[in-house]
Amino acid sequence: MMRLMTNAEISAAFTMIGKILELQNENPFRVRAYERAALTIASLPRELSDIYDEGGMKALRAIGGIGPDLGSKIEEMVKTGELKYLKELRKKIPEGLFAVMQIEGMGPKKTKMVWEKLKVKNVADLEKVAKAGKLAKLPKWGELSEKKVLQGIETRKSMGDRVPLTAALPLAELLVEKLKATKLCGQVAIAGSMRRRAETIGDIDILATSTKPAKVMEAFCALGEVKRVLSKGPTKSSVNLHAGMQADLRVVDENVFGAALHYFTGSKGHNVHLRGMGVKAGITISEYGVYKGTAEKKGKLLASKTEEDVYASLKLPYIAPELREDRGEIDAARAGTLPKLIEERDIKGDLHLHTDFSDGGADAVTMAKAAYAKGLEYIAITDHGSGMGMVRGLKENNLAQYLKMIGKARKAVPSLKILAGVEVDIQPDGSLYLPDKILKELDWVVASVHSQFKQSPEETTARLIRAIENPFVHAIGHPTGRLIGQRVGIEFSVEQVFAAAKKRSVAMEINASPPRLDLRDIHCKRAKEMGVMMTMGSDAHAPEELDMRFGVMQARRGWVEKGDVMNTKSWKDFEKWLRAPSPIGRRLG
Ligand code: DGT
Ligand code: CA
Ligand code: CA
Ligand code: ZN
Repeated sequence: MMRLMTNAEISAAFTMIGKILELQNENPFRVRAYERAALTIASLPRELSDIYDEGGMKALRAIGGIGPDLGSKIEEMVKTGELKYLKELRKKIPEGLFAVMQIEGMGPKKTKMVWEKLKVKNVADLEKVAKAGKLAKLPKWGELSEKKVLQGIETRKSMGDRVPLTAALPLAELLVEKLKATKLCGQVAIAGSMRRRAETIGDIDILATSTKPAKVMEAFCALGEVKRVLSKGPTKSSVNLHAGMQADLRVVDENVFGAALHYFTGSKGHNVHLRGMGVKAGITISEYGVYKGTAEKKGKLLASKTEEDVYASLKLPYIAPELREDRGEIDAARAGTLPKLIEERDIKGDLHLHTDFSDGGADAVTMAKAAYAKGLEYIAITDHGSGMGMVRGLKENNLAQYLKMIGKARKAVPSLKILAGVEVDIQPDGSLYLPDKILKELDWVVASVHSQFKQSPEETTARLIRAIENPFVHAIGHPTGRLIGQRVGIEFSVEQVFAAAKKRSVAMEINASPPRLDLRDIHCKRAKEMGVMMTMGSDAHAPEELDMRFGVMQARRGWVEKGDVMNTKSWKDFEKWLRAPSPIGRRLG
């Protein structure tokens, strides 16, 4: 069958349906079903159209989360290349409202209200009515929410046209797979800021080697993901993708792949610094190779095949792409003090995840089974202990029920060690939502800020330090509270808070949830320099979110090594560490 829709497109269609249903106040479980299916499909190793060709509806239904309803929608898309249901849904909603819904302080309900009451159809409209003071006058709004929305719009603007890495990387990897499948290329690699795993990217850069560059250009521009061809040359093309990003492809000769990959990976700052070093050594570095002499008077070719060769020609060890930001990596390479960066497979436990005891979508047994299937040795179940309008979750009076649920998960998955934990709110004054007598019954306490993001930096610093000084707290969850491109988060003295954490042996979390990535790279680096312990948690609210891939990328950009992250320890060592006496009287129940 001719391929009418790719997995990326089908996944995008389901994401869109989820958003529209959310805007229409539809049943959250239906919304969630579409969101999950979108996630699952985006990471399928095979095209749905192929799966359907071979096994029909039955094969589609065998994919997790695909029931009869979603199955028949996929069937329609692979057979006809469109989905009538989505077309109908789209007609009801102005396109610009999706961006409105993403603004911090707006959610689906509020978006619906401003659309109906103030005729807001896009972010520009929203800004206008907010500046005119019209939001504040809506029922249940007030000036504070209006100010929050205006700040949200500013945050969104500051991101410009940049896209979060977490949204763009799966798509770029799909493009790479498709280019490889043409069999026209020797090597195909992602370059640019995406290869450096920057948290947002301007565009997707792909580098390939081939003896038939013109044919590669043809194939690239004809991909299903391509919406418009911006430029098409013999060795370089730029396209706009349906997903709203730009992608550049360059084809080079196999012999210069290393030099080109190095050049197009950047960063510009890293490359400029290296070229400067080269000049001093009488060497020229370009995308075609490293040469003796100057650009005008090129001498002998020193390196071009691999990136290792490029660095070796400058007497440097290989520098991982995530470090190439000119933040001291070249000096470290010269001194032989480059970090040995953490890897995904180093992570042995997940110390932050939720179940349907609070706001998660799956029960503890399901989450535990999924964590075990992912190869984890241990997890901490950390449902919310939160007063923030959260009815569910851990309260003063339901600890027994919570522990019973965890006990059930332990029985169901005996090979997985399960810590009874909590993610407890840090209240505006730095006290915690749950009393010590509850916290001391738990094995693992993450304390997080979920409210009052706008205190002064002095107040926030004091707030965090007070939480760190609680003797039962093990880690501070998503310490800055930022949401990439949506919320700036809280402001505090990183130096003072990290110093307090170091003193009390409290860990700073690297929250691996895609919208968060918090600590961010530079804060990871500072924490490491200051000798502050770190932990990593997925903050999963569903089994498919038990993933720390993006958290590890962020940590690597922050020079983090295996030993800096506590949950790289095997269960045996982690347990020993948890039981060991410490200034905070850490304990294991
Ligand atoms: P982005 O796309 O804004 O997230 O950032 P990059 O780093 O991917 O930048 P991009 O796409 O403009 O170029 C990819 C790489 O190519 C960049 O990291 C370094 C290299 N490059 C491109 N143009 C220049 C240039 O004018 N000078 C230097 N030194 N390098 C360049
Ligand atoms: Ca780029
Ligand atoms: Ca580019
Ligand atoms: Zn949280």
